[in-house]
Amino acid sequence: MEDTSIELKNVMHWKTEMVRFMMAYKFAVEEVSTKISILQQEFQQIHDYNPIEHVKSRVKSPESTFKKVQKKKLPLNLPVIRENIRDIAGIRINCSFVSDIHRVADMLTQQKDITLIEKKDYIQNPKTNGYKSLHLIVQIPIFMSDRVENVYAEIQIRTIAMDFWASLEHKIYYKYNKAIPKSLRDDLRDAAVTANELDERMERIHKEVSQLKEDDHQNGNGEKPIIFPPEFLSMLAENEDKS
Ligand code: 0O2
Repeated sequence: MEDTSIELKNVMHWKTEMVRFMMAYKFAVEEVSTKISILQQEFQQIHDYNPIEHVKSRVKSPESTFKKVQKKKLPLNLPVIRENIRDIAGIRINCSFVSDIHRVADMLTQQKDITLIEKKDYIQNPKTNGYKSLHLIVQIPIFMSDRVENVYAEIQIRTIAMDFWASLEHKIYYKYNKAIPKSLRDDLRDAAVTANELDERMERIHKEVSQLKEDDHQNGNGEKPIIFPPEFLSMLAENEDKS
């Protein structure tokens, strides 16, 4: 008779390994998302402009991970997958303007616990289909109960226009099962040019508005300071005394 207890033990062991494997990516996404949320809140409250518009994150599904393992002809082995599939934890940041993209990337990669492993700049060097985005592969330490795991994560940073284009292109790519008709490919490339023109135009307007604000500030015509009524100030002082 087969020893089912050994088999069950193996299954349980494998299950625990899988849960640990996936959990690390969930924590990595949460950690990077918290860092981005701190930057967003700081910008919102201290500065009068926030370069981060939206943030999306996901842990790659086991199905997509498996497809990538097959595409890369890797063996089905967790340490190999951990080392070679570096976008299981994925965070996408949408910025308002192209000039914000590298600024946000620097703010993240200069943080002590983030190690930049690889940078792919598809903004400087767009793909032939028109795809633009800045990709960072980073490693982030995750502190578990019994060990520290350095987990890879992919951070994609792009403008709203770049994201609009990429999302549509991604959908079409999958809908046509990877063989997009030439006319559609040409249309998409044109749309990428239009998205790029919009980005450049928005950036120019943004710079002009910033310059106007700066000039106003220099000429003393900036935003008027808020004058609090004396009753309000004494109420604040009273509350401070009590605490
Ligand atoms: P998904 O479903 O978005 O996760 P890699 O395969 O990641 O080891 P690769 O392909 O050289 O190596 O990495 P790259 O160029 O950094 O691209 C990784 C991700 O960028 C892709 O992940 C897409 O999300 C996005 N991307 C890259 N090129 C394109 C493109 O031409 N169009 C669009 N829409 N997105 C792109 P996945 O796993 O392919 O897909």
